Amino acid sequence: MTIRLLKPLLRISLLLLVVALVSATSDCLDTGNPNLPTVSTPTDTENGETPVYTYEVVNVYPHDHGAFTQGLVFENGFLYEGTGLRGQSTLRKVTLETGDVVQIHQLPSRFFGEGIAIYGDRIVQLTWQSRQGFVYDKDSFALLRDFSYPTEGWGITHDGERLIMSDGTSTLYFLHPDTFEETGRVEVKDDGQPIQLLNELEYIHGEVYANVWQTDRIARINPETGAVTGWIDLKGLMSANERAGSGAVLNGIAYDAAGDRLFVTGKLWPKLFELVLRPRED
Ligand SMILES: [Ca+2]
Repeated sequence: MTIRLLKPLLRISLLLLVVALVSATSDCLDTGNPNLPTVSTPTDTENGETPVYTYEVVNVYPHDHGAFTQGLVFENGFLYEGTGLRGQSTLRKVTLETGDVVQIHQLPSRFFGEGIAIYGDRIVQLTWQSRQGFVYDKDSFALLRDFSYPTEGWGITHDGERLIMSDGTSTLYFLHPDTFEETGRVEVKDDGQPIQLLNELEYIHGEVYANVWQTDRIARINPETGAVTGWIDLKGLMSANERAGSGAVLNGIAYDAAGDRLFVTGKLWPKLFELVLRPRED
């Protein structure tokens, strides 16, 4: 009698154990990689050793939701922004606190504007596929000259001596700031794996910060070696229902060196954020 009772109990216990194990495994699968980018790219470094940073929002400012942001810089109280799309590409000066555009230059409609950098008293602006860049007087936005390059143009920044440019691949190009000749290049890799789709750039304290296109991630890059030294995970910064479609991706990093403030926004985003970064604890 006792043995006959024990056998079913043992079977039930075993069944419950199996159910519990399967359930635990499912939980791991569901939550094991909560920070994967929305588009599959080589930026999945969850199992790597590269540090991951998360963020705290310090301030939120209005941003023109019609601005297809391709370049972003901060200087002396103003944002300078380059926007894209043919027929809508601009260079603009924007008041940080209000988002008001106080100065604007429209590109000819055949050009798709891309990244911008302020170098001294000039602003450099790339275009996407025209292989042509523009140099403007920083104050008047008067066009001073143009220049050409042999790749697509995506993002641009500088380290004080060299312009640093991305073209949507894993390569960063160094350009002479006066002649725009290439003086060197480096391939960006994380743990030996090339990181493609490097987009808008900002040089901050010896590192290049680069948006990876179509992700919520910014790579922190050692420009001398190309090594990714950290990932900034901005998942959740701009909710899906506040984004105007799939093209409205994170793109735009600016740094206020005097005030040590980091700003980010995205294409067609109605908001611009001031962030403080924190190492992610996990
Ligand atoms: Ca920038």
